[in-house]
Amino acid sequence: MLGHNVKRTGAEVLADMLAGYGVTHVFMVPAVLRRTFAEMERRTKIARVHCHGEKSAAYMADGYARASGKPGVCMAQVIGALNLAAGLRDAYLAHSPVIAFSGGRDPKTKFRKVYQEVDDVPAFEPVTKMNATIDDVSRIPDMVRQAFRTSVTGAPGPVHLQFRGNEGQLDVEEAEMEALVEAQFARVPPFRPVPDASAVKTALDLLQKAERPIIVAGGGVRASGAGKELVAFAETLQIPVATSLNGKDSIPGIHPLSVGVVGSYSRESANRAVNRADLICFIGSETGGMTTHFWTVPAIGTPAIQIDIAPEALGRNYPLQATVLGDAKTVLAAMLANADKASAKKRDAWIKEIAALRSEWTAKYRADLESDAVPIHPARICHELTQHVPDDAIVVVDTGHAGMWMGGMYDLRAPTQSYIRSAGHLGWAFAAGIGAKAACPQRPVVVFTGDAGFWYHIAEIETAVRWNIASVTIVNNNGGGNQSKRGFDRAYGGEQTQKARELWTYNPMNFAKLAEDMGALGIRVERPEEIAAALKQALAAKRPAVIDIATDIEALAPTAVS
Ligand SMILES: Cc1ncc(C[n+]2csc(CCOP(=O)(O)OP(=O)(O)O)c2C)c(N)n1
Ligand SMILES: [Mg+2]
Repeated sequence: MLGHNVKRTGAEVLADMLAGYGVTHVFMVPAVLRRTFAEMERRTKIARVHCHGEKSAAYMADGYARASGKPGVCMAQVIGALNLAAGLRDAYLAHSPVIAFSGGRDPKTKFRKVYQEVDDVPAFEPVTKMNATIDDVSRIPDMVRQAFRTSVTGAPGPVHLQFRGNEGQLDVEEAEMEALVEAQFARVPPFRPVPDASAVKTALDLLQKAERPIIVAGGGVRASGAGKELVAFAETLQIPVATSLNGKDSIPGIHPLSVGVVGSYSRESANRAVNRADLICFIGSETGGMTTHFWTVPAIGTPAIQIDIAPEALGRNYPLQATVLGDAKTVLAAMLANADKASAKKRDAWIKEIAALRSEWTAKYRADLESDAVPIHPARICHELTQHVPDDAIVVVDTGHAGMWMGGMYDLRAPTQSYIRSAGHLGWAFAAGIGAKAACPQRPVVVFTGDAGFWYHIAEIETAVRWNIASVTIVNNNGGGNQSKRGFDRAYGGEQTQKARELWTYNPMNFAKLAEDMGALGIRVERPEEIAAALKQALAAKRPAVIDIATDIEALAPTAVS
């Protein structure tokens, strides 16, 4: 109770609150909240992971959050604040609960050309759900609670708090404060809003009447932890399931009702199935451009229903026949409880068609998936990972071709496997994988990135080694950013010049050697039959590992069909 407490420093209270919320790691570049770091050492077990850049610190916090469901915390002093903001953009796009602290201006000196200072706050506006300043030390407790509350509620997302002082020196000041935490807001989801019963009935009736319905499961299904209910519901009514990239781990790819990832970075069978459906059921999906291949899969006007925790998502891009507001797990459980199993029969023909689409896809890509080519075909890496990634692994995937190869060609085998992916930023995955492994040290973490993606934050190998955060990173190393190849061919009006390759290729590099020099395990793979053993060796090493795989620069991932 205020007025009855002894005075405490902001640093003591902030350290106690972060520990109280169950934060195990913070990711940052100093110097920010220095006194808080001293208090963390005295009072908590929080690991203070000091990185090589603020953007990668934000990506680590993001990977930590997506792997664990707990907010990931990252920090920067005033001069690093915009680097930190840049790193929040992927978390914002992916609805990941990241909390960013930065140092900021002091009213006593602002506008006097203080060293390193600009007004950073506006830069956080487009990438946060809440963007606020703490100007008086006594506001630390309520603002930190609001930060956690905002980051995990509704559709989760990033929050920024700027602490007064270029290094957030506000934390050395004292006030009468309590380090009160609200355990409910320590992870996603804090609430499971129950849907309206009549809305559930309307949606269920439509699904049961449909002859060719399909579910499109998005990131909201993974945030809700609703995979089990999704699969049970789909099995009961015999409804096939496509997922967004963000929702890929909602259903194992080997499940007979799974058609794969739909949209732009997708699998042909998913796009074909969605485009043949007579009713689309979006669950926890933004129905954005990536998932719908820019609203062509399905075409706007296809009969649709939508289930979401965020009311503003309902009907954004597709006119709807029914809407259900609620938590995905709760809604699916309610639909399952009321489902009429007998209605499944009318979908026999549809299910046969789905099986045919699945086999067609396998037949079309078998040669790539099982390719013995040297340099290695990237599809073969995906196929090896499908077979050999452990049942409890977290797979972390970069964007560009990495997203296309793995989104389309890799299958999760077990509901206990997780899949998280870059929402668009090249270079996200390696750093995010370090965060994921920090959050879940008992689970194997396998990162898939291209070489261009890996170059971005390669210095963080040293961070992973220093903290012994043993993620395994697979580099699809083709010596260039070859996703750009098609685009430059188009730009040159058909085929690019030889000189144009300077726009997207690099010097050859052996990343295994580099990794070894930085203290990690490095394994170079040049033949496809070596991939499985390399993965096994890396996972057993219990230290950070980089598997550098020499791949074919001419291999281009298949593009989306509509
Ligand atoms: C921050 C950012 N900048 C630029 C891009 C555009 N981009 C997408 S893929 C790509 C090249 C990817 O190269 P690499 O990681 O080596 O994978 P590859 O296509 O060679 O398999 C680029 C530059 C992006 N997605 N993100
Ligand atoms: Mg490349």
